[in-house]
Amino acid sequence: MLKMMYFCLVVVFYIGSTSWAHPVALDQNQSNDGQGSGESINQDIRRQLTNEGWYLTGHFAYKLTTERQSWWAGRYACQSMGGELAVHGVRDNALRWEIARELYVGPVWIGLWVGLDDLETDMKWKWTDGSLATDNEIVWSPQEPNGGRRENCGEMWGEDRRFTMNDNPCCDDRYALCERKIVS
Ligand SMILES: [Ca+2]
Ligand SMILES: [Ca+2]
Repeated sequence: MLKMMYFCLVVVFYIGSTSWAHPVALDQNQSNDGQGSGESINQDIRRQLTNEGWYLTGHFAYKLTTERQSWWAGRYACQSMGGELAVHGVRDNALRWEIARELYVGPVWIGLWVGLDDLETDMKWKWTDGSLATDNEIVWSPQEPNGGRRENCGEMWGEDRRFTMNDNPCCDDRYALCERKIVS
């Protein structure tokens, strides 16, 4: 347990010392050498992401991390793939269900980490893009959030088949749901 806590703390320090943009706008990578149109470059990017296993929908792409790990380690893994923990795809009900249908891996009572936490102040939930999460943006499972200072990271789970939110201890091992923005 102590070893796990230490690991989590190390990751927190690392994440805190690094600045990240959210989400990554892929069209920043477009070259201006006059070769090809923006549209064809965009198609190339979409093809590349699909080949890398991202699920594309609208202007966003989603992918799970390859292993279950703490919320912080999951966040770092998403950032390493050019993304962030999912925020946009969690706020929107229809999109959340679509993503869950495509990517969710059971069992249903084990959730996927998303970009939501109340680490700073208990019950003051924030998205990892820095914005405050309002009550009508988060669809909590019945009786959730229930963890007080023990459960400070958000997961999307299938317990009620609606892929709603649960507050969970941040050091538990979960796959993380990563998100990338495709166009600005
Ligand atoms: Ca909490
Ligand atoms: Ca909970």
